[in-house]
Order: sequence, then C-alpha cells, then structure tokens
Amino acid sequence: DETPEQMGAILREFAEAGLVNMVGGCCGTSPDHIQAFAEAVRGVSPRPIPAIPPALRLSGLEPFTLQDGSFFANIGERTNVTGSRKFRRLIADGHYEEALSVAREQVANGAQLIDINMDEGLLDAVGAMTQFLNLIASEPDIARVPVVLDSSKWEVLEAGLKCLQGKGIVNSISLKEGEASFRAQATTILRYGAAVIVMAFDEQGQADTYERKVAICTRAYRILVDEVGFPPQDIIFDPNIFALATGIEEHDTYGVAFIDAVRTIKATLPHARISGGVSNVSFSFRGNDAVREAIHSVFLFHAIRAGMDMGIVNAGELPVYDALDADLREAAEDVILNRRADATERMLAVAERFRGSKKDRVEDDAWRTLPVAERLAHALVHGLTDHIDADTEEARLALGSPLAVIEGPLMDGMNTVGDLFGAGKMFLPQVVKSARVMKKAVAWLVPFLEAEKAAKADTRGKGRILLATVKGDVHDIGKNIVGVVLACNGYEIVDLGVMVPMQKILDEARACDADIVGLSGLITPSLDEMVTVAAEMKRQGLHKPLLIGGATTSKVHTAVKINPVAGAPVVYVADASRAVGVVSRLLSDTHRDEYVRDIAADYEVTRLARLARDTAGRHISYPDAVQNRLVLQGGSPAPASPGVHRTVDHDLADLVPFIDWTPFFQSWDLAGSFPRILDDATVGAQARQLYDDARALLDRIVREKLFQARAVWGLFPANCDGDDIVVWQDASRTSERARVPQLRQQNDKRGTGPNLSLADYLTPAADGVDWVGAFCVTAGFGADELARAFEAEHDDYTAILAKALADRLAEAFAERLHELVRTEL
Ligand code: THG
Repeated sequence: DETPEQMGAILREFAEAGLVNMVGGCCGTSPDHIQAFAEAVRGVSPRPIPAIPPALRLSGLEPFTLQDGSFFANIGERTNVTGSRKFRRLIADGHYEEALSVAREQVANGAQLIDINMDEGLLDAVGAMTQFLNLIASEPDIARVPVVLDSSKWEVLEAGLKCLQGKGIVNSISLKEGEASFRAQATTILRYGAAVIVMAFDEQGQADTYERKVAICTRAYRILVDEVGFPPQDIIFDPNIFALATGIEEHDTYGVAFIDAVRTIKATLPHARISGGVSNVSFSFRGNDAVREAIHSVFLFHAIRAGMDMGIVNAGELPVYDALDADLREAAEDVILNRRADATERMLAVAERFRGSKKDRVEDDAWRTLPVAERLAHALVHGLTDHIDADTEEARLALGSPLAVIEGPLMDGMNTVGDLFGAGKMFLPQVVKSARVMKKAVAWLVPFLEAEKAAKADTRGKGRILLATVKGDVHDIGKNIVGVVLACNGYEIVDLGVMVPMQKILDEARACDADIVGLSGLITPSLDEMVTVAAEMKRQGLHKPLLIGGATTSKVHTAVKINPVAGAPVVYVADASRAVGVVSRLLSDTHRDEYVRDIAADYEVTRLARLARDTAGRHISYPDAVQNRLVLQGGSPAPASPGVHRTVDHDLADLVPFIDWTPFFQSWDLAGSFPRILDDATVGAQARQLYDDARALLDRIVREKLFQARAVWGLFPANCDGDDIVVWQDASRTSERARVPQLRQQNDKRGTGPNLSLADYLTPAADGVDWVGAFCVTAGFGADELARAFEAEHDDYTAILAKALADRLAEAFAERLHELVRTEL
C-alpha cells in the first residue's frame, strides 16, 4: 500500500542507519517506486561488509559460537545406544517418543550440544539415526542445540547430515583408512556445511603417545586446510581419551599424553578446537558412579586448563571440583597426572569407600547439621533440592521476611556459584542445577511475598516498571526476583515474561506508560539483543530509562555497547538487591538528574578505560605516530604583556569560588562527590559537619588574611620544532631561552584520534610566532604557622583542616590564574 515516497523515506532511514547494501523492488512496487528508492538512497554509503572473526560457529535453532575466551562446551552423551542402556532399550523397542526425553533431559541439564549414536549390531543404524533426527527437528527445546552425529559408519554420518537443520558436527573421521577416503569424506562434510571431529587415528592405529597424537593431528590438519580447503575453525581434534587406572602399566601415561597433546595442538594448529569423550577415562570404575564422576571433574579441571574446548559428558552428573572428598580428589589427580607409581592401587583403595549407589552414601548428610544459611548455600552449590523447602522456610522464620532470605543467604549462595563457575571449578550443567534450586526456594517464598505486597497495595505505587527477558532467551529467575523485590518495595511491575520481541517491549512500554524498562538476559546473544532494543527505543523516540541485568550482562558491556546507542539513561543493575536503590533514584524528583549525570560520567570513564585497554599493548612506530599528529591551524593571540610577572598577595576571597571540594573530602577518607556527599546515607552527617567546620575556618582565614596567595607566571614567544617546545628570548625569535622536549603517544588509536604530543599545541616557526605560558602558585604562606598554633592547643583536627584548606586554595589559585591568562592576561 505504500507510495513511492513513503517507502523511499523508510528505505532512506535504513540506508542511513548503515543496514543496506542493495535496494530493489518486487511485487507491489512499480518503476516509480524504484525511481523514488534510487533518489532516496543517493549519496548514502552502503553498509560496510563486516570482517567476521574466525570462530567455530554452530547452530541448532539457535546459534552456538565457540571462540577463544568461550567457556567449556558440554556435549550430552546419553543419546548413545552404546553409552546408555536405557537409551538403547528405548530405541531397540521403538519407543522413540520416550527416547526424545533422554535428549530433552540432557539439554535441560546444561548440554549445549547433543551427541547422537545409533551404532548397535542389531539396529538399522541409518534408519534409527534418520528417524530420531527427524523427530528432534520438531522439538524446539531439543533442536535449539547443535547435533553431534556420532558413528563409526560413514553411511550413518551421511544419513545424519541429510537431516540436520542448522550446522552440526560430524563425529568422526580419521586417517585410519588412509588419506584418500579421509579427503573424500572431508570434502563431502564441507559440502554439507558441517564441522568435523577428527580422531587421532592413522593407518597404524590409534595414537596413544603424546608424539603420535600431535603428529597425526598435524598431518590431518595440513590435509584438511591445504588440500581440502576446510576452514580451520571448523576442525575439532580428539586426541583420544583412554581409560586410566586399568592396572596395565603402559596406560599410566594416557592422561598426561592427552593433556600435553591438547596444549601443543592448541598452540600449533591455529583455530582448531579440542574435544574428547570424557566418560571413557573412568571405565575402570564402572558401577562406582561417585568415583567415576569425581575422576571426570578432576580430568576436566586439568584438560580445560590445557586448552580442551568441549567434551562429551554426562551433562548433569559432574560434581564440583572444589567440593570433592579430599582423598578422592588427590587419588584421582595422582592417576590422571601420573604422579606416583602406586597411584592406581591408592585410587582403588579410596574407591572402595565410595562403593555403592550415590544415594546411600553416609558422608552425604553431614551438611544437614550446618546452620541454615550454610545449608542453603550448600544446596545451591550442589544442586540439591531435597530439603530446600524446609530450609527456606526455616530461614524465612529466622530472618523474619521472605525478602531477607532472597537478598541474604540465597544471593550469597548464588554468588558462590558464580565465583566457582568463573574459576573453572563448576560447569554449566551444575549451574543449571543451582538455578533449579534457586527457583524452588523463590517459589516457596512467593506466596509470602505476595501477602506482604497485598498488605501495602495501591495501584500504580511509586512507579510502573516493565520487565522483559529479551528475545532468544528463556531465563527468568533473576528477572522474577527483581520483580518481587521491586513489588515489595511499592513499585508496580508489568512483567512481559521471556523471549519478548523488541517491538513488543517498545509497544507495551508505551501502552502501559511505564516509567522504566528493565531488560534481562542470561545468554551471550541477549547482549546484542539488548543493544538493539536500546537503539530502537531511541530511534522510535521512546525515551525511558533502561535497566540492564542478568548473568552475562556487565557494567562494561552496558557502558561500551548499550549506553552509547541509547537515547535515555541506562543503568546496569548488578544484582536484585540493588534494583530498589537504582529505581528509587531514577524516579526521584530531587536526585534523578544528578544520579543520571553521575552514572553517565561513570560509564564514559569505563568506556574510555576499555578503549584504552583494547588498544593497550598495540603500539605503532614513532614515524607513524608523528604522521598522525594533531595539526592545529594558527597560534594563540599575543599576550597583553609578555614576560615574567608575580603577585605576593592575591585576594583570597577571589579564590574561594574556584575551590573544588571533592578532593577535600577524599583527604578525609570520605568518598563521594561534592555536594551530593552531604546527603549521602552513610557519610552524609560526617561530611556536613566537616564542611561546616571548614567553611568557618575558611571565612576566618580570608577575613584575617591568615594565608598569602603568591604566584609567578610567564608568557613567552614559542614554537614547536618536531616534538620539542622552543621558548624564545623575545618576539624577534633570534635566540632560544629554553628547549623542552616532549613525549608523543605511540598507542594504536585505530582511527579514533591523533597521537598527541604537547608540542602539537604550538605552531611550527614557519607559521609565525606562537605563545606558551608557565606558572607556579601557592596559598601556603602562613599555613604552617596557623597549623602549629592549633597543634599547640592540642587541636590537631583544626590543624589538619588548615593544611587541607591551604591545599585547596592553591589548586583554586591555579584554576583562577588559568582563567585570568585565558581572558585578561
Ligand atoms: N570421542 C568421540 N566420540 C565418542 C567418544 C570419544 N563417542 C562415544 C564416547 N566416546 C563418548 N560417549 C560416552 C557415552 C557413555 C559412556 C562413555 C562415553 C558411559 N556409559 C556408561 C557405561 O558404559 O558404563 C553406561 C551407563 C548406562 O548404561 O547408563 O560410560 O572418546 N569423538
């Protein structure tokens, strides 16, 4: 229905936003439209094609990217007919619907990919693979993750490739049948657009030493990259995880060989990734799950540090490294790192203690005797839901309010989880379990929170806040907690739930006239989505403050990526307990502007610091830096009276308005900027008292002329000569009074600005005479005497106050003199 003019205007906006490479029309448009489009975008530069950095980019329904700095990726192993009796039985009996639940459970437990294997003697593996993949395709909660096709039969792998939506991984190919078939299979995989796992096998068999692992992977890499044209970032090496503690001495080195090979392959074969079947390592302890799982955690802890990127694991059954029984951990470490000759015997002895099913182990219940806060923390870290309702209720009764439980022990527990995760001692599946515990605890508290809220209900309350988890993300624990915390503090919450599209957020915010919009997200892609929402709010003229929160969000991301594109204040809310403080300030009549200014300044500092960090270490050559110097046109005007001047008794009253009080409070260890510090909740009272005392003493100093402010300054003809400042004797510029060499920045500014030197602020001699100034100021004459007089009266407080004021007055004098030079002088 749009006219050429309407549509041209829209396209122009797209083009100016840098989104468009080409424009055209199809059904519904006419030659008039095309003409209008051509005119609308005339002169607008096309979107620059971005250079996409190499990374292992996979997808199910959702993208999954693995790159340097990514966390370890868990591949669920349970959908494997040889790796799970249960799964084999379900497939063999044709119970495919139920078999799907095995896959669903792996994903729910934190598997970011799933490995599917149908290799079983009595099965039609091609048929089973095809059928299972086709079923998965219509289950979004499973299909959202990429698939790893696991088979030792090529025809099964190819059958699988035909069914995959998105980009999966073929597991695996190898050189065991020679280069010709390896090359042919790799070429086919490349054509299907999949990534590949290459096992360290060759014509001689599987690689079991460090040397053979590295040699075979290197050989395979060269063939794939140089001959087949396979993107190196789509190659994943599996240097073979073999069973340890088998009792066969030759096997003792297998763990170390794997870990060392990981390190070398990562260092020498650019962009390639490393995976492995983690459960293999513990085959000797089949039947003893507690011991097997402990070995897996210890193995991963070391292999990940060496550079292992992903692994086939039983997602959901990985204990926390730090929480392992100390003897068990040490025994496992001895075996994996081959630290002693009797490692296997000792491991077997320790393992004896943990025999039997995990559930009836005696050690398990010791934590039940801890104080309730520690029990909650334990349950969160270990993902235990059994006692969570009772413990949460006990904490609620003890603390007297449901909110106190959330903000206290539950938040503390989640922070511990976050710390362990950050330190590589917890894995995503465990974090997912922690979240489940948290959810359960919060669910217990919600009725009590609702009751509290109902007790103080009035409709709009102190303000209306719209909350949403952004599109692509389903996580909502944090958002729900923020919602209840704010609701309990008298704000009205409009919660749009999860997976909320950008336009819906904007439309609803307008429709309900929200005072603030809060965006939540846990997964990395949500960060980009938040940037989009912020930019669209600005573009569509919706100027409402934005709150940013959720596990992957950060102050740095908010400052660097979101704040610059937003058209209204943006505040990162680190955790739910801070939400009330932020919201009340944003909606305050009296403090809002100042708060918004402080936050904006803070984020700008963060952004610049990040920019400096990103460019730190990258330096350009000195000639290149000179090339990129600042070039200014024309010099300073001639001063009213050049030469050296002095004053020995500048009027103190003239300096008082120039005093910067913030450092004054800092010198007394009171943090905060003036004048807001006077109303600060914690230090406000002391700050006010101090300020009153200082003003009284200052008045006396000014009135009785207790200090003298003295200055000497000079204004000289000068020019730059390269990076030197040349100061001339006089305007004839025949002889030099001084030559002051300056440094020049050599950090790589990447087009963000010039590489400065102070010399750049003066013109070269050829461009005529320029001017430079220098000065020295003090307000300290008389300060020591005054301080000593107070000390003699044992009034150290006022003595220090006097010195601090002398310091402030000297700084004020510098400001004042600068102003005088720039104006009158
Ligand atoms: N590298 C690559 N692919 C692989 C492996 C590897 N795929 C298969 C395997 N190894 C990884 N997957 C598993 C899955 C399950 C087990 C081990 C490895 C396992 N299962 C229990 C057992 O056999 O004791 C079965 C328990 C049950 O029946 O529930 O240990 O190395 N590229």
